[in-house]
Amino acid sequence: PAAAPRIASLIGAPTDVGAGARGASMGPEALRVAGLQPALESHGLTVLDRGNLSGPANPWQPPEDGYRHLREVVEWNRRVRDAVAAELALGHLPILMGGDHCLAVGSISAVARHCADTGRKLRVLWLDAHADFNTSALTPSGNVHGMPVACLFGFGPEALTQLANMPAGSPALRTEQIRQIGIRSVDPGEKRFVHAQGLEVFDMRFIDEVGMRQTMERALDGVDANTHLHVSFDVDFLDPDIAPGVGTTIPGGPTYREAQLCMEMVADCGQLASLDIMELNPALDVRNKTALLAVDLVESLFGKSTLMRTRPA
Ligand code: B3U
Ligand code: MN
Ligand code: MN
Repeated sequence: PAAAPRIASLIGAPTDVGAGARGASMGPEALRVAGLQPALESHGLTVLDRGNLSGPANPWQPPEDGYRHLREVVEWNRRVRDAVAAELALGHLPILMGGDHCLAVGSISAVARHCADTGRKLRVLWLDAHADFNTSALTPSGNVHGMPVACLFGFGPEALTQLANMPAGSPALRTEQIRQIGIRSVDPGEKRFVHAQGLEVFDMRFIDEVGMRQTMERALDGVDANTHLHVSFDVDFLDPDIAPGVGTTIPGGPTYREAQLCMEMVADCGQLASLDIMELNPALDVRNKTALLAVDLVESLFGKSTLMRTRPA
């Protein structure tokens, strides 16, 4: 089996241009202060902190033609895409520290191209309270952090879908390559579009009914030694009781224990090859506890376990 890369590169993308609240721009530094690098090193990874990308300031303007800050969103995504692509080309495991979730357009489009170039299968796990599948016609807010999955499917403003598309012009992502987990807030038009596109969504009701273990078995079904697994972790996936430091808290999310199991089962499959940690908002956090929790969960994602594993039947 193709071993997952053991050199991880931290890429900070300090912006909140796609969000409806200011503050996710401070996410990268909060993750550093919470000890992300030593935590990864304690699980045997070599970690390169590449510092922060730079990009346009947040003009904090209302939406125009259905999009807020589109020019800035495109520019940040171009820089994220190129930075992630450079790490993948070196055989490293890129860890994007957001920043708001609009930046997953850049990171995942880089991953999709890399997979096409190297002949690997792509599986994206989208951990989020939201489906992030809005378009300008469907969005209630104009905030592009509610649209990245749609953009990766080719539905969005031309400047952003062009940036995301594969070199031949096809969309970066197809339905069979993504699984959404933890979803519990979807806008009415967005809901119809999710169904029309046939997205596989393990929403909170699904998790409640079958449990996180079977949810993750289903979400990882078909992942094999030739699969590049990308986790896009929107911190608002977590229940706000344990993770208040995000811009859009939605009650009824995974508990600490459910989230741990989710991460552990990703680690067990051995195929994690790139990661986004998004939407952490230190301005809304309490003594950096959401950042510390995110670091704790990322440790599980990279193999932290209490004891040697004996798997239950
Ligand atoms: N669906 C809403 C809210 C939202 C989506 N993603 C976040 N919030 N973080 C929207 O504005 O598109
Ligand atoms: Mn999101
Ligand atoms: Mn979200």
